Amino acid sequence: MRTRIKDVSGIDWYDGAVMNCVWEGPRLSDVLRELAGSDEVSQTERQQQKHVQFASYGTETQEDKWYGGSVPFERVMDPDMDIVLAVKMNNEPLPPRHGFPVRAIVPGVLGARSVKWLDRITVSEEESPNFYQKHDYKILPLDAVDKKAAEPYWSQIPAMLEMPVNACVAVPTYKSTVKLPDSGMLDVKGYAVPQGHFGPVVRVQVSGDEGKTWIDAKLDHGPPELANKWTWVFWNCQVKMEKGEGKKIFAKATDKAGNTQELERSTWNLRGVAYNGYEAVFDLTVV
Ligand SMILES: Nc1nc2c(c(=O)[nH]1)N[C@H]1C(S)=C(S)[C@@H](COP(=O)(O)O)O[C@H]1N2
Ligand SMILES: [Mo]
Repeated sequence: MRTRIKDVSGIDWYDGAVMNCVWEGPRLSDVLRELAGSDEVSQTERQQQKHVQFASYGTETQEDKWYGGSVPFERVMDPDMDIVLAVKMNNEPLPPRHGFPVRAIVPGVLGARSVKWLDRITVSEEESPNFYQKHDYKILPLDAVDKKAAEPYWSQIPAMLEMPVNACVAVPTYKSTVKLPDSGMLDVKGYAVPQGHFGPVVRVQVSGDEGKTWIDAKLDHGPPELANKWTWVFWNCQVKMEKGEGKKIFAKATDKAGNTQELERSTWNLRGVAYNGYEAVFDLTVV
């Protein structure tokens, strides 16, 4: 968002802020049911529980004394949402930097809710009071142009949950120079992710002429025993390109529910979050 539209108050994530691992641990809904035990939770009580808060108190964070986040209770209790308390990552014990001994994994949802080094889980009527739930990770409106203008919006705008459908080009990279083979066809490859739980991605279209023509990329869903609605897909294709400077590659993913990328560039927001424009590579020199 910063490089393509306008400066933002945020970190330059580029295309690498994604995780795709094998996570293992008990389903959080099973743990909560177990804890409720014979102490039957009444229907009314259940309806009052709107959020499940995760907290980690081990260390201060940049903006708060601790780290936390929450997800809607309904989502946690829905077995199709696969929210787990992970104790293993890629079949190994959770590494310290990824949350040992136990972390939340909330698939399809921005990473901020997958709280690491978990100390406490609270079922509550309220969202997590942590800074990163209340004062960050929100898609602020256009007129929230700076921190001051954003202030009144933090309490009004809902916290982000699911990430939007997106396709990233890994090869070639933006601002690079590539040699066009005699065939006139350039190898392009990348990954794509669905919107939240609407996966998997079922189609990736690529354009080397700024959207005049699109071709379908070949999708690679990975090993069948691991592929599911949460996993990314790798894709590759050969795109017809002309030689020249300032070339662009567009890549557009569509998921199983039909969610697709709508804009060449996303709509600006102060924190630069939820960017999913399909102008994937720009300032490409083709020689
Ligand atoms: N305790 C704790 N958990 C946390 C964070 C944190 O700062 N502290 N960062 C969150 C954010 S913003 C992300 S993107 C993911 C990153 O998880 P990873 O380090 O396993 O990639 O952890 C989340 N869980
Ligand atoms: Mo993050």
